[in-house]
Amino acid sequence: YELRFATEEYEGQLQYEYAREFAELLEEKTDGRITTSVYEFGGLGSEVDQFEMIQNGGVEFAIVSPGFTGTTVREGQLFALQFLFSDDEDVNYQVLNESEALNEDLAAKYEERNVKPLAFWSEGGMQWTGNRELREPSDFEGFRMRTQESSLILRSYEAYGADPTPLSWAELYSSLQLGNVDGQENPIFFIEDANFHEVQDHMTISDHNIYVAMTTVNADFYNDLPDDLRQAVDETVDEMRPAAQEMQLEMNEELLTAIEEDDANPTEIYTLSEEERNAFRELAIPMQDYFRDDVGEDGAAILDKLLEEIEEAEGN
Ligand code: 6CS
Repeated sequence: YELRFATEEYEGQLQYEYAREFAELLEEKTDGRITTSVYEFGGLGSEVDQFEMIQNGGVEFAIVSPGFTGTTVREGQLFALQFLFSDDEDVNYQVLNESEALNEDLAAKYEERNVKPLAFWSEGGMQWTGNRELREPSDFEGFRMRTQESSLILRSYEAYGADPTPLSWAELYSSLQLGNVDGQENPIFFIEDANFHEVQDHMTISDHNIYVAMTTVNADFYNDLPDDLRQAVDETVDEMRPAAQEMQLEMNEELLTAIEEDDANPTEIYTLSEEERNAFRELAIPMQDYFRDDVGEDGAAILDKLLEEIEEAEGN
């Protein structure tokens, strides 16, 4: 088997490094019966194009950000709900790995589209950058916020008073530089590695969400694999769980320091207080009801189950 693995990031960035390690492990486990070529972002089109490729088998594996699947698998938009997950990284790690709501119920929604999510993992806490300081909801008034392509993400920023625009990240640096958009959200490692801090004066440590990525496989391909090879894929996925978490924590920490120490591109970094975060939380929580109404019964049931699972994990 010679397989293709699409990622939405470049070499050195998390998704690509994850996929590279995944490919090596899988080759080892199958004694070379499976070899996998990993693709950086760009060569295969936009994030939305890549989601189409994994659906129709143009690639066998892909890392997919749910924010780009909102028009196809509407339930996947639940990852756009801010202040949904825990503030405790260990709790989130456990929930993403063990949640039935995600790994069974939401996964089934993707499987209807011939995409099987094998793992949900965090690329880190999401932070805001802007050409002005973002401390309270009123700072978002008229703010042209770049988002991924999901109506719920747009709605969530409209609730803060912002004027959101969906864009591929391929166009993000130049859009920030030209002032076509005022700001964006991403984990710290990505802000640094994509050099967004060069064209943004402010970064707010808001941790208003976590950036969840999905490791996916084309479902037909996966189901047709011989049992021993399917098992090798499953084992590889499981071994990558702690590896991805470790990589994520390390990269986000290291690259925060890199932003702080980049004297050529000074960035004002502000960490929201709990009280300041609560002002955003108050506007974000009603989005859960919007999600329930908009996405429908199955989505509502997935969200409710996930909320219970998070609460239970936090109690442990
Ligand atoms: O902001 C984005 O759209 C990009 N952010 C990350 C962390 N990975 C890929 C994605 O397309």
